Amino acid sequence: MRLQALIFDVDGTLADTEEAHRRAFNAAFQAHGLDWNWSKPKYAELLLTTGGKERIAAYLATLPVAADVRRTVQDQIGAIHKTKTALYAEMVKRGEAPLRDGVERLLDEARAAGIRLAIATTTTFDNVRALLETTLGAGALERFAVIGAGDQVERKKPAPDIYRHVLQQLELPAANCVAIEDSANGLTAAKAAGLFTIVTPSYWTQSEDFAAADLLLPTLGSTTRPLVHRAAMLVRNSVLGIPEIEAHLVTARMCA
Ligand code: XBP
Ligand code: MG
Repeated sequence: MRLQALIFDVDGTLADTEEAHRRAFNAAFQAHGLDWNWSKPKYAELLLTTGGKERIAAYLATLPVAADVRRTVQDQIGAIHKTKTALYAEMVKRGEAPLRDGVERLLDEARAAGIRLAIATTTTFDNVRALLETTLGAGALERFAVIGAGDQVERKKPAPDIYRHVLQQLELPAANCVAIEDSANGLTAAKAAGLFTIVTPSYWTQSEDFAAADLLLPTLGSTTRPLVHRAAMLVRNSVLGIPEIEAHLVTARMCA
């Protein structure tokens, strides 16, 4: 039962990106003449709708506006989201979304062990490119065998579509792959695709229900910020590396 690929979510998992997303949404609303401003608590609620265009539509649906205004804004969602994507990329390129603890280490370990890397995210592909090239350097995209993003599938997380798409592109069975997520929506999607799923909750998702996670850790752990206490005992190391993931995967498959 060898581990053959790690499939990473992006927002909240590879990096803490959601604050940049939130500010990009607000700046885009302003640029399009809307007096909307998503506060942090409001954004935490809105995050339950995955996908930026879908999130804007879900918010609009809650507003008590006249039918003609609703239609006009609805028609502008694509343009607003395009502006938001450009603004977000600028923020990421300024270094406003650093990688989370242990991410680069685990990516390097996987490469050294011959384990393929993939991405399964609801965010727009351009955002993935901006994040990976800024944090990992030019050529970062080539480190990933498959990048599944945004509108490549019809239904976004919590539907399993993006994970199934990535598995299909990898030509690997779910049993030989592991997903790494930060949200309940992502966890539901990965589990429904049959994947062993590790969850490292983010600021935005920390109060969500992760009972279905195969492994729940505060972070992946790094040499400068190692896992402590219960997390370190669970992993039997101060960081989550490839041997630790393989050990958990084997145990889970034996118990299944
Ligand atoms: C992330 C999302 C995305 C981003 C915004 O979820 O839901 O919609 O918040 O990106 P996940 P876009 O981490 O589960 O992939 O505006 O490009 O959609
Ligand atoms: Mg996420």
